Amino acid sequence: MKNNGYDAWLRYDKVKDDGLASQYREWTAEIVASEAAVEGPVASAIKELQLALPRLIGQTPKLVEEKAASKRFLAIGTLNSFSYVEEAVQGPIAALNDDEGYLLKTITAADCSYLVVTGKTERAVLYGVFHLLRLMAQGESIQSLQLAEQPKYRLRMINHWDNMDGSIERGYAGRSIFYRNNELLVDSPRIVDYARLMASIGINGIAINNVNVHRAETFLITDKLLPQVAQFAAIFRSYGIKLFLSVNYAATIELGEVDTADPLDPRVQEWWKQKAEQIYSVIPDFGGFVVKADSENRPGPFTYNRDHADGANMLGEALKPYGGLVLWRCFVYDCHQDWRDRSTDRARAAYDHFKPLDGRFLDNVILQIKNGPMDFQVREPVSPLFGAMPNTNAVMEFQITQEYTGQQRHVCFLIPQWKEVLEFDTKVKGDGSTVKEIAAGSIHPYAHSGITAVTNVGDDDNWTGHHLAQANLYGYGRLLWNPELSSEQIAEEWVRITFPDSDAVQQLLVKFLLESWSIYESYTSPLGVGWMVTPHYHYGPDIDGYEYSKWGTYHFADHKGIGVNRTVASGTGYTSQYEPEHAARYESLETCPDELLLFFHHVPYTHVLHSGKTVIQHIYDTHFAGVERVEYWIERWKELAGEVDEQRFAHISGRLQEQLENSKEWRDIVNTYFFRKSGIADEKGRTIY
Ligand code: GCV
Repeated sequence: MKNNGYDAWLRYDKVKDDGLASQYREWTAEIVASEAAVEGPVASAIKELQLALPRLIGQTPKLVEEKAASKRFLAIGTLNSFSYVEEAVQGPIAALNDDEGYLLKTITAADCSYLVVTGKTERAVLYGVFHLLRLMAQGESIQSLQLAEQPKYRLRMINHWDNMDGSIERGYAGRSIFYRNNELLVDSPRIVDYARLMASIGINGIAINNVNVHRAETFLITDKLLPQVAQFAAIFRSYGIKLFLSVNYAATIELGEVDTADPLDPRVQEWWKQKAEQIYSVIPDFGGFVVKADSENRPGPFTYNRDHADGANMLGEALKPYGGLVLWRCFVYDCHQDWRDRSTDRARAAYDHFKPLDGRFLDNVILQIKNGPMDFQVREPVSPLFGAMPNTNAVMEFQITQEYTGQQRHVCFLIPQWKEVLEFDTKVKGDGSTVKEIAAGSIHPYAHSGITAVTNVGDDDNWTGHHLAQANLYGYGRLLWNPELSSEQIAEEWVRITFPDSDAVQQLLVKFLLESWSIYESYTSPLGVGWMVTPHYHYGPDIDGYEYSKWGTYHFADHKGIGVNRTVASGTGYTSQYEPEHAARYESLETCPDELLLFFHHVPYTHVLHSGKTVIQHIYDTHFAGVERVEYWIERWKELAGEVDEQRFAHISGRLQEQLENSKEWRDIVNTYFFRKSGIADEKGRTIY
């Protein structure tokens, strides 16, 4: 068994319980498969069983014809495909009306017993098989299964920010798995393993390149590179995943083919129509385009005095005949704006740009909205744009890669953060209008909706840099399938599969994961203020450093106080973008939650929080406490030497040590800065450097 992390949650360690192992052997000795296909998701499911079962139970399954099956076997195939499946599906089963829902059921008949894995599509069967294997990896009985599941979200996507030279924007786990020196790594075995990992957690769409699309000679939509992109798409297809591409909005100009990118110019429209035709001729199930326009120096329709609906619809028209989608990002703001001008507030930008356009977008255009109004900070309020456009499709965008949350050097399990976002009740259509339901398309009748996220994967052996960062990737997929799972359930499931050898290790790691976001927050950014990071890298403390704060800090700290006044009464007016109940809650100092206080208000350091502490004392206390917690973690982890393989033990020990050093730096720099600014001493008399 390799312990470098490459197998991630598909390790398939040997089942230790003899009773369970023989139960699994009995049910899986023979496989009857309806689709005898050599490619496609059912074929992939069979391959996965052939790989997993020898490892789990030391037995290679035999593929047998329906008629030749013995008394007990595993039957896998799509609905109505063969008699065993028909018998299993008695009565209405809601999950089976869904293209991706599946049924796992054990049937005991007079002459034989069998375990059926079925669904409406091959993709659903593949998901069912991964579920079965997950049960075995966790040591669950499969003796009398009756389990039907379907995903909550239709689009369950991943975005890569991989560049053609092999670098990854905000990547912390090595180089790209797709590209090296402007070549596509079409023969890399990693692509198949990556597709397996993603399918096993239910991902059904992957955009394989950075939203910042530079350098025309490396555009993936060119005659030269499309055939190779099609090879990636074919691998994904056999795992039920559609391939998407990020495109440069001004590709017409960049490629020297039309001298404008004006979306209303017929030459531009025609160029994209032909491009779409060409793409679909080689990738018939191509998912569509992801577009970052008019943001951070990327081109867009504003150049031509057109708006985002004009821009997105032009691409939507081109993809429409083929069922393709346009994921148009709402991360649109002017990074060059003078931040001291209080009439401009970056937090307002997405809502201000897009809300007036509601109803103008085509049905195959989807707005991709970051979870917060700023940019994946440790703590932000939920974006007020999400749910505010009842007549425009939307997906929520999360960030799995830990750009502002410790860059996979620190443990920061993000499932609790995402769950908070999903549970937020926007009130856009009264009580119960949660982000969770809006993203599912059940509040507004969206034609397309779901969730996407920027991935944390690179070519490091373990895919994610930190072994524990795999939990974010795994948890992301599981949460999209079923957002009712708790953070604890997801963490427990992941550790049971990934560290199956020791209960003590499992318990401690679950604890680490569940505490980690709050610990990271405590020694970095207090009370929702954010942005106090090294310019460009965004790792480690630099209180005034963030690159776009050159016209003034993002935290507005002076000798009297700190925080951004976003009230209607005297600030930027951002609070008004929320429904009245939230607007009032955030507007008032009395009701604004502590953890977001400095996001919404500028207050004196002596302001007393709901916790009873002053702001300055809160800053000191949390920064000391966060570091102490990491020290405590390290002591606890040391006790587990010998309980986990050396390779992973050493790796995690090393990363924890690094986290400790960096957390001390955060503590000292933040505390010193605010001590000097405020002149107020720590009431506990601790040393502040
Ligand atoms: C891909 C932030 C990141 C950028 C990223 C951008 C985006 O600003 O720092 O690296 O660019 O978000 O989401 O487009």
